[in-house]
Amino acid sequence: MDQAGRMPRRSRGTFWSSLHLRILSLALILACIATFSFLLILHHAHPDEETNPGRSVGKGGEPFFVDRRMPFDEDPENTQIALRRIIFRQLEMVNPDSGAESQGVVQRGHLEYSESEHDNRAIPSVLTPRSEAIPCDQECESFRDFWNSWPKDKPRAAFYYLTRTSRLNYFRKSIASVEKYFNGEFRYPIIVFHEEEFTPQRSNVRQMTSAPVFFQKVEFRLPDFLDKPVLENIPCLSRISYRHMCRFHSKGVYQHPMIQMLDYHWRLDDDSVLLSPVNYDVFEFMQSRGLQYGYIWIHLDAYSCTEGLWEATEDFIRIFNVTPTFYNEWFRPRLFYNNFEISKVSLWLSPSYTAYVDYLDRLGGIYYHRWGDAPIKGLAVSMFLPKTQTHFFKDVGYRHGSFVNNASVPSAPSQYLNKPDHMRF
Ligand SMILES: Nc1nc2c(ncn2[C@@H]2O[C@H](COP(=O)(O)OP(=O)(O)OP(=O)(O)O)[C@@H](O)[C@H]2O)c(=O)[nH]1
Ligand SMILES: [Mg+2]
Repeated sequence: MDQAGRMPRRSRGTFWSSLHLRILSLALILACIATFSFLLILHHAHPDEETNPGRSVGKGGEPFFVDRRMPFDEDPENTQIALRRIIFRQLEMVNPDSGAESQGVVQRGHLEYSESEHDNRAIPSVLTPRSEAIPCDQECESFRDFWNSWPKDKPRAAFYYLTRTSRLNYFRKSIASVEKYFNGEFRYPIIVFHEEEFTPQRSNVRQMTSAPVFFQKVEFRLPDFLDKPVLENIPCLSRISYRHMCRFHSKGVYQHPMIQMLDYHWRLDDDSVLLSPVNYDVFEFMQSRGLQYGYIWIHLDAYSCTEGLWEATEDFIRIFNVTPTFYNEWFRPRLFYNNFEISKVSLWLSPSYTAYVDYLDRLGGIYYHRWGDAPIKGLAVSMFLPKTQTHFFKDVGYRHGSFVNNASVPSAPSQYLNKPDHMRF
């Protein structure tokens, strides 16, 4: 320092250069953090196989490895021919006299187009498969009778579950939460689909709720049309029984006469739990606003479980001349987390959805790749419904596994509420 207390020139230079250096380093560190966070967010919103080739966890908690194999054939032309064959087989099944297949060329003149009540996208009605008639048994008949005394202005709606005796403990908690937080007041009936004998458990379940409960036994088996062996070990780890369940929720349940009697259903899994009071009638809410699909979360499936599904949907759109609504935003492997699903039944009975799910079913992807009911139905919603007819039930407190929609305390920190990208689309 000189007498005036100034720093010597050299020291000042060193000071400034070290200050510059510090600022520069800090800026560099901040830039690195920002880039890293941005990439992380980007990756989370749309994970990419190439940047994420490792192990992850799929819907159902199973680990999976990413797999880039082509869904049907390496040669896209062969894939096209295979798809057309499947469609023609459908045509023959529905209309044996259609004579639709001729030298492997699509003859569009043979297809009749119709507009459904629910959307105006052109889907050939001739492709609607004949419903495999499920007889209405005694329980089903009493369900039919039940509606005779139902108020005319109240939507015909019901909860439905698929469960197993081994899951009775979960199921009881679910039923109890529904009773406590919603149905004690609104009294919508509950349909319980089950595979094994459930008679001894019936009274126990009925005691837990003031709403009428109807039981229906279902049988799962591999469809006859599958022409390749269904393997236990596939890249998307899942038991074959789990794949039966996916087929049931996407297709089989809508062939059931009890579901066909409804305007709306609220699907829950036996491990679904309501967490807080729902003080309004969600079905009337849907009806009065013209809503068709209510969901609790938008999530991502495992890549290996959607192998070929988006490609098959692209083909469906092209071959069937579908004009999708918001499908272009519905990137692989998005899904509605549909263990909670409040929806209009007529959507799932529409010719559009019936054609789509039957088409996918016949490709066999549910069994060969474990195409889940959630991605299948999500894709259907993104093709056939305007976004304005979907609704995010953010005010319903709900838990399924580790997922929590903590609506009772909206300001409380919740890992899911803090991910707005998963809540909006
Ligand atoms: N009857 C019957 N029900 C099943 C079968 N597999 C699953 N379910 C039921 O279908 C619903 C969904 O099955 P989960 O195993 O919970 O499937 P998930 O929600 O995708 O998987 P988690 O994340 O593990 O809960 C539950 O209510 C199950 O009890 C089955 O093989 N038979
Ligand atoms: Mg579950």
